[in-house]
Amino acid sequence: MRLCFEHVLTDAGWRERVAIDVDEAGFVTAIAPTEGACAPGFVVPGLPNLHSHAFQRALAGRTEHVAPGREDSFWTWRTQMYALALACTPDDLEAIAAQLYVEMLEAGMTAVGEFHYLHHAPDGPYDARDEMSARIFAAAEATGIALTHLPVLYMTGGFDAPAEAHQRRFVHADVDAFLALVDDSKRHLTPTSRIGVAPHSLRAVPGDALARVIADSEGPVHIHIAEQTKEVDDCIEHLGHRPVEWLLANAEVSSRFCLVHATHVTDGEVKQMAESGAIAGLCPTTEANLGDGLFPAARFLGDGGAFGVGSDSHVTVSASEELRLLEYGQRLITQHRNRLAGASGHVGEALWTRAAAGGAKALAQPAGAIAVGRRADLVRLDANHPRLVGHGPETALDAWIFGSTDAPVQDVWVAGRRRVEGGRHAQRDVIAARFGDVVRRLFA
Ligand code: NGQ
Ligand code: ZN
Repeated sequence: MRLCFEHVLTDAGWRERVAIDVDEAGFVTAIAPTEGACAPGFVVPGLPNLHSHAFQRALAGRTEHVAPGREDSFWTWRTQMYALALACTPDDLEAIAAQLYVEMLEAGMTAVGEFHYLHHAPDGPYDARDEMSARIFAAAEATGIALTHLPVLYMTGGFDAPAEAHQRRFVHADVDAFLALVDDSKRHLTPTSRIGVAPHSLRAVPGDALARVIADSEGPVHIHIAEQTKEVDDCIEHLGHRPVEWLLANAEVSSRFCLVHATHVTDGEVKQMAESGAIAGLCPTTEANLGDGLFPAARFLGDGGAFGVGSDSHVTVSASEELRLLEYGQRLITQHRNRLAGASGHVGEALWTRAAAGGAKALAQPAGAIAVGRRADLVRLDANHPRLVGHGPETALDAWIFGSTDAPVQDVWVAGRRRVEGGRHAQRDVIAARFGDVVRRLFA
């Protein structure tokens, strides 16, 4: 198959009027100049969404209210979120995930890292232990998004504290049962999906179990870390070190790892984390929504660190919002402008290309850039969208990321297959109707 475009952001920068050849497996085999007809607009690599808890999409807009006598925090939000986690059936999860993945694709996000911990029924394991994982794979398959499935190991309710009753759908009492789930989930693999592991956090996984999971698994390792100051304080109390400091000292942290949030880190931790090759999994809108804090992204990038972005709790699903807030957070704390572009260049384009590359790496997806040998995960932006009109390729991503919340996304391909056309996913209406039925019932 050959796709011809007027403007393409390749790994070697913008190129004009090029033909992209894509093989049967969906990989780019050649990028060459063409005299033929070219589709207009700006083509950029698909953005991976590296951190997702799909079911939480149904909670968006349902935790933004105060109650007398309650001081709201991450922890009170979590109690509200757990109520939904307890109510979600396999059918519900599949419907919510399908809706979410359609929204991601229409937003220009071509891969998702599903940090999946809703494993069991409220009264015990399902007959098939990978029942819920199967639903995630089914939603990805139905929508066409590339999936990196990250089954979560969750064992304790806090450092040295047993899991609580409302966490019972997440919990594995031993690592063997968890590894069996990871193994069983492999039967759902497709050409665009991958499997890794996700020890939930240092507060939910004891050190010996963490070491075993890392040693006895393959693929990416994702872990929540240092998101909240309480978690940092508890970690110091129980393990004698800050979370990132402890992890770097006790695990062979490498580019296999994605450290999700890593919000509360010292300069020393930032430097060591960058040197380790681990990807920072930043979730700016969720971190803002939950009152987590700000990751020192400018410093981390200055130290050579790699990052990707995720929409995590999905309070919103928007590439421009994540990347804009990431940059604005740094501006607000440093009182300077244009913090995350490096030494020169356009901030929007730098954010996009770095998040695409870092996200793909964190998800072990062979995408993340438009280049020969990579998978053809492509997003075509509408040059006639009011926010892009009059812009050339150099400022197109600046115009979108800083100028617009609605996505000027025209077409989206995953592995060379067009999943969004004219801004719409082919199954948008059917999937939205099913999602509507589910949320009306869940919140009746
Ligand atoms: C999660 N969310 O896994 O969904 C967590 C809350 C927990 C964030 N860390 C659940 N943002 O910590 O147990
Ligand atoms: Zn998370």
